[in-house]
Amino acid sequence: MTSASSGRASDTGLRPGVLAADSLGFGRPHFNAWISTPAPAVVEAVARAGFHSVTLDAQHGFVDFAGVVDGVAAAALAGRPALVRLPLGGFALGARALDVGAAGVIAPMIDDADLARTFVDAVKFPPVGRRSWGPIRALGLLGLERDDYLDRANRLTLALAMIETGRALENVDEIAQVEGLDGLLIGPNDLSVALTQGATVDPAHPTVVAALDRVLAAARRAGKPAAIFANTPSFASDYVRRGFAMISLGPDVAFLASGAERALSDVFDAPATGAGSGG
Ligand code: 3PY
Ligand code: MG
Repeated sequence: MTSASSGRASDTGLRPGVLAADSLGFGRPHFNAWISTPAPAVVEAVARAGFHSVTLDAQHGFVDFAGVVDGVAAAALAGRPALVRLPLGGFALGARALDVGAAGVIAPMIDDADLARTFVDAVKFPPVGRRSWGPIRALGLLGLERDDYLDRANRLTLALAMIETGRALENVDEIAQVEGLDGLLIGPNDLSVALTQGATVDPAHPTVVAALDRVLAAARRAGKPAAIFANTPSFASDYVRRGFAMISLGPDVAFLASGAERALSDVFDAPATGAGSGG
């Protein structure tokens, strides 16, 4: 993977830490690192590895609000925007995450347009939604004055709906068209569990693979980007070929485990020299 450009600040006139919907692009995949561990040093190290952005996972990861505050700041230190994946129905945390400078929020299990609208209501300012005013940390992190932030926040912060159930697939066009929703993000693990009626967790299952094009097409019709979580680099390469705008890799604990395994196997594969090799 190539290293991410650090050009967001110069593109927008804003400090690093901004991920506007249009920066996901359509011809140029955006690589996002999924983070379960809210330790600032972990977030910063992963963000500096070359990803374009990170996602702090408050659904299945260990991230609480304090972890969001610290994680957003750690990512900003590395010049990278941070998204936050919310717990189920945790739209209030979405608005708080944006208040402390998250560049976007991801809502899991959005099954229909009504739920997508409730999500948008919480995280977009009027007239699009009903987000309550209070970007206490976002102003400083982004380097914006109050009115400037109010004017630009709806465009600068992303609201992404996860498509990961059969019902979401049935309603994907209506969900994608919801005003203020910036894009779709497929959870292929949950989608496989749902589409096989709980028989398997397998993002390569034919029913999941068939669903990918359906979601991509709905996003395209709505003029919005489609993103996806990739369990492995080879899934990620396939998703790049299929035209996903953002691909999330991880989580951090998997990076750590594979790095540790590689370090250990490098030790055993190293040619024997020194003490034990005679002399
Ligand atoms: C899924 O694949 O279901 C996800 O939510 C990705 O983390
Ligand atoms: Mg999921």
